[in-house]
Amino acid sequence: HSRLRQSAEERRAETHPLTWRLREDGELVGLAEYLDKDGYGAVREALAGDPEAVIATMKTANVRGRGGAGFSAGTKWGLTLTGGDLPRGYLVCNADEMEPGTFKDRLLMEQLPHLLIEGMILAGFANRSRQGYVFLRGEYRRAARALGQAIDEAREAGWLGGDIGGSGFDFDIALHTGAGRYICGEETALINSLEGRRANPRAKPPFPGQSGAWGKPTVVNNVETLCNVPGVLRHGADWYQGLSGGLSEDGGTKLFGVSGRVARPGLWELPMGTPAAELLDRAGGLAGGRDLKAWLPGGASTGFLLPEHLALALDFDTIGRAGSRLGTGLMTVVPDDQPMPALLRNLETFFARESCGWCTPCREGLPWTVRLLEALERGEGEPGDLERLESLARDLGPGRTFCAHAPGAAMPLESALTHFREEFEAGIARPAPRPVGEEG
Ligand code: L3W
Repeated sequence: HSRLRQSAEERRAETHPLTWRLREDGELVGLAEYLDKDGYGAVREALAGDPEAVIATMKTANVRGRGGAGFSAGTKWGLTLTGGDLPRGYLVCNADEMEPGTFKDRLLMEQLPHLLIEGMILAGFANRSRQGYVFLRGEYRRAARALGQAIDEAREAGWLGGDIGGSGFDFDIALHTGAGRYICGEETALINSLEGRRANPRAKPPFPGQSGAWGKPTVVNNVETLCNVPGVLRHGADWYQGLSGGLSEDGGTKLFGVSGRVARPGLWELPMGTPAAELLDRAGGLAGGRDLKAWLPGGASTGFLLPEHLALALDFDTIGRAGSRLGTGLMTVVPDDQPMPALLRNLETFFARESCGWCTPCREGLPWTVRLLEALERGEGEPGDLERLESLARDLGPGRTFCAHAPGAAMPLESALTHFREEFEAGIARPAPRPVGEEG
């Protein structure tokens, strides 16, 4: 029996590298259980070799960043490693998960904190860093407890601290909790916040890999990205590439999720490139017999897609070609009875509130957008408001601001105005008819 169970588990380990160790009761997987399930096996193996080999494997595997941008982690690491004294700098895990509709990193940290720690040790080793930071969303109290406990356990067992596993490599992790601002998830604002400064983004370049925390080269990776690393190093780049089973040019699995008015909102580990329709099926389709009107592929800072786009493969390039972005890969579903002006007002209110106020288009443009949307929602819009919104969306777009906050806010706005224009037009007040008999 136990051999059978073991081989089923081994198979799952190779098809679901992120989630196979999860417990059925949803409780934390502690160190003993993690070690029992091949935990820290990749660390043991990789630390016996050299950092360049780790980077080479990561480059070939082409693990694309799971925070939303899809930049290759191996490439990022390769850019950071070149030249300079050792240790090079810092490794920062971006765990400030505040993207609306996104709750994937939370699951990993609450239930599998050792997987993240193992990924961070490997990333630290590859980048010749001795110090890692987890920048954690302040509201994630359960994740903070789980991570804090796991870091202590790992340190006590010799997986963190000096001379890890007798390899001569020293690495430790500090847990830093944020204070609840979306902008802290932007990597350079995060670095400012970590340094104790106000969380305004910095202009790029220099990229954090060149000059980041305290002026040192700093690798910033998302939680899910780092959780992919142990599997890649354990099973190799070819295995990783094969995980998507021909569904995508990218390899690997992805934590996909669905929220909004669906029967079973949730999170699933599926091959990269899984068709959106299949993901929606997993969530049991729309609740209450409603039809699908639109969907956001991965958070509020992506563009709306339509029911006809459900056949698309969920990967960075395919969704990009359709005019949106995969983002975090957690789909938000919009039912047919949801008025779009109200939905957009809700999203843009969030972006306006979370703007750091540093760049003028973002600071001034977002509240203006909200006021226009509020008027349209009440049916009190004025002729020209749609054109004003379109021009605002352009001014909020790429290249006008230091960071991706305003361009992120422009994406749902622009796409909603394109696909659902008549709903916004209906919010423009008709001039009152003149009273009968009034002159000229
Ligand atoms: C060195 C170069 N490094 C780029 C690095 C850069 C960064 C990464 C991506 O995020 C996404 C958006 C939303 N030399 C480099 C280089 N890099 N060129 O690659 O950079 P970039 O600029 O494409 O994107 P970004 O600003 O890091 C924008 C998503 O973030 N977003 C919010 C997400 C929220 C969550 C969450 O709550 N969990 O993820 C908002 O816009 O999807 O795609 O590391 O340094 N030449």
